[in-house]
Amino acid sequence: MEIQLWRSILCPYELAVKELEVKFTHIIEECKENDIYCPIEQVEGRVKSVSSILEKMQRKHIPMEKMEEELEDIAGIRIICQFEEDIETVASMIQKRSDMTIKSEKNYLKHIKQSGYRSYHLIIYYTVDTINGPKKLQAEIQIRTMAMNFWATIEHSLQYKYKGDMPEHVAERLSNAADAINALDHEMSSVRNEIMDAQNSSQMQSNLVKDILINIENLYKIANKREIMKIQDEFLRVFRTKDLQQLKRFHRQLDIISEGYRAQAVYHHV
Ligand code: 0O2
Repeated sequence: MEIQLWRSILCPYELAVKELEVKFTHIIEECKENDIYCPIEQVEGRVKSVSSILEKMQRKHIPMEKMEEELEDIAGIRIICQFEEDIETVASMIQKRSDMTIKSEKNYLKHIKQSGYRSYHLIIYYTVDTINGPKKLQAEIQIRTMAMNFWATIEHSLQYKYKGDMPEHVAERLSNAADAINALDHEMSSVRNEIMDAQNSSQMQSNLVKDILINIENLYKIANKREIMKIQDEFLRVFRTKDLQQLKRFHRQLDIISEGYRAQAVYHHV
């Protein structure tokens, strides 16, 4: 195949990778905007190099005319998560999307590879619009934790160095490192619950404060000013304690006071 032909074949894959990177990165931005925990930490993408395509086709005896059909990872996206639990969340996000369809999955978390490799792979169908019209192509999405990614990157370099003939002592060290990475992921998962708790509490505090301030502002229009000053001082005192339970109690009491004023207003009106 001529070099120019390679370029035109790979061009839609370049577009797919760019679009997918934007879409997954936007999820991170959307989560930040909405103050919620994001299961995606980082997104990377690449189009397989021509030499890597040729090597894989030779290894798998794939004829040229079957390249796009049988090489499922010409376009590749890697989604890095902080915690192992996030992988499933990301996979179900992908499943629900209307702009990509899942063709198949490989779960190397449940079925760890001989090498020690752990990751979750999805092959998707994705359509890009080119100057020749829409083109439906395949892309591989690898979802893994930061720790899994660290291991896979090192192992991949060593595979390249030893060209499939890795000395036993190196393979054994990598296998030990894979066990350590597995243990690290589990250890970090136990911290995850604490992080989620902290994030929920901070979200709850922010919502309570917002609510309280709206209430105080509304009361300011109808209640005695001196009473409002007292309520405001009490709010600042409770807020400074950093005690969520006290803030909740104050919020409830303020609700009752506001209700009373509303009832009073209706009573006077009648
Ligand atoms: P690249 O672009 O260099 O990453 P295979 O027959 O195993 O080569 P297959 O059948 O297409 O590949 O699917 P599989 O097993 O899901 O592997 C696809 C990709 O997963 C590989 O791409 C690697 O990126 C990654 N992978 C799979 N197994 C291992 C492993 O043991 N170690 C590491 N580091 N990565 C792995 P390629 O083809 O290697 O290309």
